[in-house]
Amino acid sequence: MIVHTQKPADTFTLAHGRRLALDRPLVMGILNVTPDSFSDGGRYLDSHAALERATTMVGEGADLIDIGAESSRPGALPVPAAEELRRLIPIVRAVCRQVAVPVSVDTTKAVVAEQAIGQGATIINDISALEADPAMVAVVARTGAGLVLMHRQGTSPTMQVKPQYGDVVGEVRAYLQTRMEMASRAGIAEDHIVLDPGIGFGKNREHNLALLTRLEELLVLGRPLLLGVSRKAFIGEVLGRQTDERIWGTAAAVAVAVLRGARIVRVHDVTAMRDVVRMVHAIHEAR
Ligand code: HH2
Repeated sequence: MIVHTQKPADTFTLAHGRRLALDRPLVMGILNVTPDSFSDGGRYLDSHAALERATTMVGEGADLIDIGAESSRPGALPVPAAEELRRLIPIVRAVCRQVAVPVSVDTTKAVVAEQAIGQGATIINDISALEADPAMVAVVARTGAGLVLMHRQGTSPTMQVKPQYGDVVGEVRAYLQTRMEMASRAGIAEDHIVLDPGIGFGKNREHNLALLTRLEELLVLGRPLLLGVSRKAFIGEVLGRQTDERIWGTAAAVAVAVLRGARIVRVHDVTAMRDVVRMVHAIHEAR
């Protein structure tokens, strides 16, 4: 098995003067405050349930919490900014007061990012890589937030219809490079950036598997990689499993991702994936 040999940059600089050491792979726990997310939609809509879920995930070993209020599953409808703010901001405020780990916000809207950072969030996870809202780049630059730049082909309503690539890994790498350069030109220093190939975002099963198995080819970009494989459709396709039956498939994908160099894995099942990550890291370090 090929394992990563290149040492990815190991600091992630965040808003509010915080820094995250990435000298070991970290677990990002997912908190979806949406009615329609593909695997946990509707469960954490009320702020009490959301806060309890965030606290539980930190207790289980989550190193970061990622809060999102707009589902990006294929076919999901866009959420207006006012509704996203209404769902998200009280929960971001409560979670940031309650937990010590950094809070990331999964949004493509500048107004949402700005208010979330104002309430204590330190990372913006932008699945459009700053493309959806031209005002986003300035918010990130001004606040000094950490930034996740993710690749996707198409947007939610259509992205899984017929994704096409010549060389998926090469194209994702070139895209992430371009977006990182754009962010740099706008004043976002590289140590604020983490890159994500966007598993399942305009990619079929073969594309997702190729990205996972060739993940180390993205390390040449010189920034830490984040990967979101948790319970995703390609796992269901390989195994013939429903969403709530994909924990073992997720574990396998997380293990490969970490072995190939991912530094943050975004997951629903924190206890289980924390063990997977720690075990794989221990094996890798023994080389
Ligand atoms: N995947 C999802 C959402 N946000 N962000 C990053 N950086 N990388 C990902 O792979 C990623 C992401 C989709 O998963 P989920 O949040 O569980 O579902 P939904 O979009 O339906 O809320």
